[in-house]
Amino acid sequence: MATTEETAKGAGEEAGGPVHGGRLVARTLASRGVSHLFTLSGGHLFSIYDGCKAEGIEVVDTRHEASAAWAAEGFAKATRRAGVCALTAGPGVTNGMSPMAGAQQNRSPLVVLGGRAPEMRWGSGSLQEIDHVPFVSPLTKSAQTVKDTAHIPQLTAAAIDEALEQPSGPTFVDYPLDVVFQEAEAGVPEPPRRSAGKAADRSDEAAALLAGAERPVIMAGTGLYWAHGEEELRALAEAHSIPVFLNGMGRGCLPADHELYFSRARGQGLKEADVALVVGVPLDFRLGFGASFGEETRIVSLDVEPSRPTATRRPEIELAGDISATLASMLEAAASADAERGRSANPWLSALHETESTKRESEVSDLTDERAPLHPVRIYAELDDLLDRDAIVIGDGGDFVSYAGRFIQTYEPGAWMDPGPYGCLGAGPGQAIGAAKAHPGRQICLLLGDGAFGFSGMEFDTMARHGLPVVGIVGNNGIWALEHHPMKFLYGYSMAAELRPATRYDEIAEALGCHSELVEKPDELRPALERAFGAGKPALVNVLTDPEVVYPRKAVLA
Ligand SMILES: Cc1ncc(C[n+]2csc(CCOP(=O)(O)OP(=O)(O)O)c2C)c(N)n1
Ligand SMILES: [Mg+2]
Repeated sequence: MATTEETAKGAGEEAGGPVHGGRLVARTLASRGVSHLFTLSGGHLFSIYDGCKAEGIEVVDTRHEASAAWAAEGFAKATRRAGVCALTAGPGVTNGMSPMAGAQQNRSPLVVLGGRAPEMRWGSGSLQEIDHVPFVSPLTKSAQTVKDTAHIPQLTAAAIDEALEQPSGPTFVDYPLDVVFQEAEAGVPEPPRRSAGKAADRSDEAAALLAGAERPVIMAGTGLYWAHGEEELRALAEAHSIPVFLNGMGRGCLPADHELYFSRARGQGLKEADVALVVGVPLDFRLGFGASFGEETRIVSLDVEPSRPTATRRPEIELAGDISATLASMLEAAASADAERGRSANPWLSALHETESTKRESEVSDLTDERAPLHPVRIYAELDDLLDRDAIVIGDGGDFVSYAGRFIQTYEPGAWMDPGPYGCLGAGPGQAIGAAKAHPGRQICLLLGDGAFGFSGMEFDTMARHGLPVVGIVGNNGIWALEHHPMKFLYGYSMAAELRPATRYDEIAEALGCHSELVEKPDELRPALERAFGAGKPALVNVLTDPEVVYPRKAVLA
């Protein structure tokens, strides 16, 4: 395959004659190594499709623009490259707004290309004429309209390059119909040469604090993943025997079977730590706005940008700089300090290991529960045996996915996806499509609540048409459990959180061309899952689960 640079040069050479704007869009995508464009058809986008055809970029069409955007985000999350979608003018773009907001909070390098009513008649009331820029601007790092065909490469390249620049995030560019259908002669700018990142100031001070700690912890999240910081994090943790907790896209940055990886002991670990290094994750609701740590815990935060000025708890040391470089420099600083923490007799690690195993033992009864309809956790017990080490697992739902977050083991970076802190239901099928396109050889397992299924269930048609062997599993409890149970707890009753019991979502998937299974009893589960993973096409396993099971939720959401 040509390197990005060679492709850029090639594109520049070809720029000899005039070509239409869509071809210029596609050439620019190719110059940045973009291989897929996720979309839903609209006339405003035809020239971009034609350009993609000529430039060898695969066009993947979904059944809803939100799914096209989530597919692009899923591709980005699975590859740490830019994920690109094209959304048609007006409603196409407005349908993509929830994914853009999600990508912003996930720091996903999502590039949204918009169709747009023609510039020459702007204001006269063309079909779907609306100015997207004012309402996508708050959701993106940059939002621009291309007003001249010859400027297409420059503005398209800027959208991709900026999306990938740390802190990464979504960008938007739209192309008026006349601008993108007309011809122009224009070369594609060279991709930027990224210089090695700089370590944050005060990293030596932070390293010394960590090296001198008795009960250190590392809490790392999404920012670590985008910064490719997993090697440096692991080296630092191993050098000081520091227990590691992961959330968001940080999951998998230390394999779930690493001796320093903990999950069940998180509450204790964060509360009792004397020093906590918090990497690439804000002190938001997932960390109790900082209250997940002890009052005495000295917090060192590390991210590519300073934390929100409104944060309720401010870290003692705030490191803002390149995450990998800062972790590497902390390791170096610590190596020269006294980093001899006795591995053999480490009471802090022993205490956490004990908590971890006690809590895991208490879960065995759920994992082996024989009830029908099934205990949702029972599904994860069976699934654990069937998933490959590099399987990509995607969660979309309420309680069913909270359980998945606990029980699915993640061994590789980028192998766990959920909507992230924006929490938009319906993201899963799109993300699964993007992940399946990014990694055709790997297992893609999509965990869906029955409520969540309703948002984007039609994407099983997309999976069937594009031959993507995603295995979907519906935890079908007939309710919106994450809302039903808390409302009942607060008011003594629940309303607007009930669904039809035992709906045959499997039959819907079958009608769309997928393999399907219905599971009503625990002993039917294993063979059904085996058939689904062996089907060689998309599959949906509809598992009837017990609505009485209440997820033990502690997090403060607001
Ligand atoms: C777009 C959107 N609408 C509403 C919500 C609020 N919400 C969060 S979880 C949830 C229930 C999900 O139900 P289901 O997918 O069936 O999973 P379960 O909790 O039953 O396991 C709802 C409605 C949301 N997060 N996103
Ligand atoms: Mg449900």
